[in-house]
Amino acid sequence: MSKNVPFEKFYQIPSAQQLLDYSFSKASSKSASLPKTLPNLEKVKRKEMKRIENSTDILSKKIKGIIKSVPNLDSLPEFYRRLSHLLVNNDDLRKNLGRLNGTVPIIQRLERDYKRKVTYQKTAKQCSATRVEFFGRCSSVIRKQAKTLEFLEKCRIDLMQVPRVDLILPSVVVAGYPNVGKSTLVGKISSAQPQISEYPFTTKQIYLGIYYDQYGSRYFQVIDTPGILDRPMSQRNQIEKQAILALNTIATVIIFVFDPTAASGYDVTSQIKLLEEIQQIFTEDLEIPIKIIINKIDFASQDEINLLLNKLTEMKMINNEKDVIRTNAKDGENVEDILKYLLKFFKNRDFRR
Ligand SMILES: Nc1nc2c(ncn2[C@@H]2O[C@H](COP(=O)(O)OP(=O)(O)O)[C@@H](O)[C@H]2O)c(=O)[nH]1
Ligand SMILES: [Mg+2]
Repeated sequence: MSKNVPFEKFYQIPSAQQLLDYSFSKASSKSASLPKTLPNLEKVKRKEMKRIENSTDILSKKIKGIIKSVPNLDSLPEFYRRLSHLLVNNDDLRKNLGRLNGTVPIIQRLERDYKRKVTYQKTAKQCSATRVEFFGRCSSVIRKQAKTLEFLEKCRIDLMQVPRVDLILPSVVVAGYPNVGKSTLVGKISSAQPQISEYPFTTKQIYLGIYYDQYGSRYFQVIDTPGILDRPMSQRNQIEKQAILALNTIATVIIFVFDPTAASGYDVTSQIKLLEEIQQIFTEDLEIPIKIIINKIDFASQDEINLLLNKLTEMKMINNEKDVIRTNAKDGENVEDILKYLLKFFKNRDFRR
């Protein structure tokens, strides 16, 4: 599962002060075990050298841990790669990681220098002063990384926006104008409690429902995208468009829902225009099939349904009326037909991407 959730191990990044407090307090709590016969000054020297060594180890380990926790955006699966590149400047990320990494050899050099310095000291007081001086030098190296650490923490928070999807399961992406019945339909073909996450740049959320087969195994996921695939692309800015395009890396099949009545507030012509756009985005290069649903058949007149069917046929969006599934999502009428279509589709095709 962790393979599917690339930001799971990207933990909170400490501030410079937190990093120092953690390392120095931990280093002091670990003391050296010394032979009793050793002269006092020698004991103090060993103790202080051990503290220098411990704090260097802890600090370097912590820094390396931070660097390792940051996912390599370039090697993420495509969906995550596209979205994360929109959210985080990858060059800046790399530069900041490099800068932080550069502190490790500096601290290690200080360790060598100050351990040697301890050996020259003549009194216990001088030994502990040397160690304190070492802590001071390390602190100033780490404090210079304050901005870097803040930057990394900001990246982490930004990347949290990327919705978690299951990359192994096939994905049904639902599209269509607002109020046509998408959410109602999604509720009927997947788990009642969808997982909700933010979708970058849209101030919108995506809803992810899971369909379980009769054995209780996850079979496919349904992605409802209110506010995302429900208005013309001409109304979107460039970044929004790219965020939307990332959906085509996970969509196995699209369900496009029509309301043949004017009840949703959008006429059939506008709805067909949106369908055309979505065809351009998803089917032209990628050949992701779009299944057309005519919803609200309980409410629509036969004339309204026929008008829509004729237009779709005229525009060659369907070959014949049988290509369309007609539903009443509210009462669950014919929703089985959508499920049948999907299950057959996934069975006949290697959907894994
Ligand atoms: N009469 C009727 N109403 C429906 C049907 N499907 C959905 N609705 C209603 O249409 C409204 C909008 O539905 P919703 O699922 O929120 O649409 P969405 O904006 O596309 O997600 C709600 O009041 C639903 O109860 C249907 O098949 N028949
Ligand atoms: Mg909805």
